[in-house]
Amino acid sequence: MKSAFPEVTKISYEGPSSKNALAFKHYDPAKVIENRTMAEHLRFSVAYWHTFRNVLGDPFGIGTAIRPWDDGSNSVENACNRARVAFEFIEKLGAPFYAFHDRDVAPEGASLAETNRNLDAVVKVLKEEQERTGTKLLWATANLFTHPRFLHGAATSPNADVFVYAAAQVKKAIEVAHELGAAGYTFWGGREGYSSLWNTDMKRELEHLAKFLHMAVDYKKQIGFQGTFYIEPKPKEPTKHQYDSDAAACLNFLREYGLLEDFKLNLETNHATLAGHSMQHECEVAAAAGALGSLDANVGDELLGWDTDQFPTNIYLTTQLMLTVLKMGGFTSGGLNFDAKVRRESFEPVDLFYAHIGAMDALARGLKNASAIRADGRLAELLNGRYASWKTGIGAAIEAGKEDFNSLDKHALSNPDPIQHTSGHQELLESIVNEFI
Ligand code: XLS
Ligand code: NI
Ligand code: NI
Repeated sequence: MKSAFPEVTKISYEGPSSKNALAFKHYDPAKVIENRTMAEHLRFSVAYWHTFRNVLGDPFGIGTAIRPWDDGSNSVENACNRARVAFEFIEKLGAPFYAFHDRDVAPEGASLAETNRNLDAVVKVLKEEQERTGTKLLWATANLFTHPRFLHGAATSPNADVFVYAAAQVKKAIEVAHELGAAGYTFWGGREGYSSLWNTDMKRELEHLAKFLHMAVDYKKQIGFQGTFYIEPKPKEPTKHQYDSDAAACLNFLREYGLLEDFKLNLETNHATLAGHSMQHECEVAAAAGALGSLDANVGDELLGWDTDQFPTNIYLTTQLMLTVLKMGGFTSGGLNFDAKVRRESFEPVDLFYAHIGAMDALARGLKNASAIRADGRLAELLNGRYASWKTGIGAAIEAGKEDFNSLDKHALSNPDPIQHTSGHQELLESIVNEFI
């Protein structure tokens, strides 16, 4: 097959002083940090939908992307050809993983049966290419939001037949994930929410969603798929309110319906922004519940209220992310999936490389910074110091469950009233972090 990126050879690590735009300055895959290589820590994944299907249109203008290998048709042949190009890109970039929606990789046919056949034809190519290059599938997912049949939602559609269709589609997508040895499978509730509460029976819809997910878990067990199931929170867009609105809402839903054991969260920076949270907040909420599974590494524009899906280049952000990831002991099945697209103005094929290289370097720097902050120890020492009163005496007794209101009342009355003797030192902590950026 003719090369799609003839001007690009395998991207290699050249170090911080390199001026080569097609080289890594910080991502050194084999470099060991805290007992794992950088490649093992970061587990980068290329998102098929943005990198190979996004034509870079926006509500005001048509697509601008130049993709000479793509004939623009909906044929299976074009889809197979595109898949081969995707693997040329992923291999040259050196990303160990990729991720896709079923409808990114293969076109819809005239019926579900034909659509499934189309998918099978492309999955054959994906499998060959995975074997040829050693690239692995981080996660797969089903697109339950583009086709008009899903306009009222999929698992939460008021129309039972749509629920049925979505179930069949997800069943097939889980089979494909299994076939391709995926490390995970993601559920993003693209239209699982509402535009108006006047026409929505929310309780019923949430119960349907839980039923749907239970059926998915049962099927996963039935076929022996070992990958992790993720829920991806997002508060809005395309709907006004999505049920999986943020990490806390997802955890509450999973707990209420007895699904917490079977799901982790896939958190996305731009979605945290839309929810009015920092990504650090979302990561801490998920990690505290033992449910931080995977990350969609992107960033939004703070001045725009939608999912702009930009590549992450902010070192402060990547340092925060990697601090949480290191604190939880690293990813297991998850990784850093670039759910990000180049800007409409960045329409050349080579921009796809620039974007990924820049983001991989930014996250590699985040990893190095986070590890240095941990080795330095001042941040952890100051944080632990704030909780010193819980380590001994009455604090330790409360944490051990040995006290009640009666014993605490007695303690309070027989001891001097407490005084605040420890400052929060917020500005000091912020300055310490800056020493490493
Ligand atoms: C959309 C979501 C989507 C999921 C996969 O905003 O981020 O791309 O990651 O369905
Ligand atoms: Ni995403
Ligand atoms: Ni998104």
